[in-house]
Amino acid sequence: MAKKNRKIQKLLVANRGEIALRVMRSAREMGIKTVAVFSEADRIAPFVRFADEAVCIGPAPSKESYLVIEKLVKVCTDFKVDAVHPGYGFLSENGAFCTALEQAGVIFIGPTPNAMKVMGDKLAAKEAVKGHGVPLVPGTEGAVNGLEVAMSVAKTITFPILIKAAAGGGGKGMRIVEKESELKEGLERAISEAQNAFGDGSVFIEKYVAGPRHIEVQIMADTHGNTCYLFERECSIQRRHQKVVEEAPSAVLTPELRKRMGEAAVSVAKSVDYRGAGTVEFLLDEKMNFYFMEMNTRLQVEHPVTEMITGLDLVKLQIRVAEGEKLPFTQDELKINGHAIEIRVYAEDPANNFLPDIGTLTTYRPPQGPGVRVDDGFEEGMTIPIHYDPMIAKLITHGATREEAITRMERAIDDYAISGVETTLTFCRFVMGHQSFRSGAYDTHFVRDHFAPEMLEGADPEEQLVAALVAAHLLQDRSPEHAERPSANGTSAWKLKRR
Ligand code: MV4
Repeated sequence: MAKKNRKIQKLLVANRGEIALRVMRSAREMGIKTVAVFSEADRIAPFVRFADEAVCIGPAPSKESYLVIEKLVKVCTDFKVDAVHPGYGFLSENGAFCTALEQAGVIFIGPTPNAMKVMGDKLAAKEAVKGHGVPLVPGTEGAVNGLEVAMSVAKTITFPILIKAAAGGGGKGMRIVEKESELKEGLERAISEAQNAFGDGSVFIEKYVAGPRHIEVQIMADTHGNTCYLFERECSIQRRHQKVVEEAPSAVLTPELRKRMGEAAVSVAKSVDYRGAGTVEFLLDEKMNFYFMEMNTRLQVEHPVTEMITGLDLVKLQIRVAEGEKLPFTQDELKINGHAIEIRVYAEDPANNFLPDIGTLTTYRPPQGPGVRVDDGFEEGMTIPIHYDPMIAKLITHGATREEAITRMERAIDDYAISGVETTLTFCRFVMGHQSFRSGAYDTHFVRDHFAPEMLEGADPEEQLVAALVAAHLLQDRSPEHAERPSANGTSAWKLKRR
């Protein structure tokens, strides 16, 4: 990265949906022209309309559009683009993309290809942070192949253990082994699964941390040697490694622990000369011990909660740092203001094992009002494409206290009107009302331990409405005084219809 400052005049956003729009909004405020690339499935999407210029780069499947490096580089050249923001997913953690852009004289807004490569390999990441004072879960230093080494390590750290794929991450390629007699088969399977899934059979062993919390620290680094932590996000409410609710700050960190985790995150970043925005993921056990898990070298979906509590615009900071500017603050100047919660509104049916629900948004009215932010990429009448992630929107609330952020979220969820597809809104409403969430005493097993589909209020509005009407009709026939009675749980037909 050149030390000379280079002002970005025109930015290409190599992404779609809500994040493309969110990035372009910050660019516009900075006086930077924006270029959108879109697939045939996204022609009428709001992010395409928002951009100053937009180019179709191919058919709906990502492999023929958003993931084709040569097409994106060509758009950069054709449209005289200075920089590319990759958003999250797609090519955001692809070193080859980064290199191709640099060769074309285009700034990649993100870390170096080397930092991506090291952090993309879980074993290389652990190796890199070793000796930097970052706590690691007890386990093997490198890849394990033989049963003998595996057994000796497992006996030292004691069962249960977790076998992880080096090329995995985000929960992919993990296997718990409870006891000695299961190690041989567990290891063989883990290696063959890793080989099949990632083309790399390297695995390693860690002590299995039971009931952990997922706490991640946002960091931001410039190219002048300054790295700051922007505090933590707690993302323990997730399902099959897909986060559904995130909050900042965590309800359980003390200022002292926050500082130690923040400083550990900065050490992780410094171990790979990190630049830009990054997230260092930790597990926190019941005894409040924390362990480094992995580093995500991109802007994350849940970055808005950090923006709400710090008052910073992470995308603007990413752009400034990519231009070669210094961070406009020091660690001491950063303060946490209030509390923020984000929920992810997916087109999935929580009453039906979170099955993706494709369809058209026949009603779409997001909530508004004080302390409410909606990052979305859809409008009423649009169909949710089947080709991409089924996230419709992120709903973020901010309050002076955690309690205010929660009650505000409940209000905002109730004000969110979506029909045409089932969404995770009902599930998130359930989480907000749950005692374990309210008290802050929850971990990564929340969904497994506390959720069952029948707990959802109005799990199937259509069916409930029909049932209520039929019941009312029958009751009316028998005894007129029951005619106007609402359904058993007090939900009126009007309220059900609104959803
Ligand atoms: C673990 C663990 C317990 N012990 N490592 C899953 C995602 C990946 N980043 C790390 N993961 C885990 N690693 C040890 N040694 C439990 C998990 C884990 C988890 C972590 C964060 C959020 C949700 C999770 C759900 C299941 C397992």
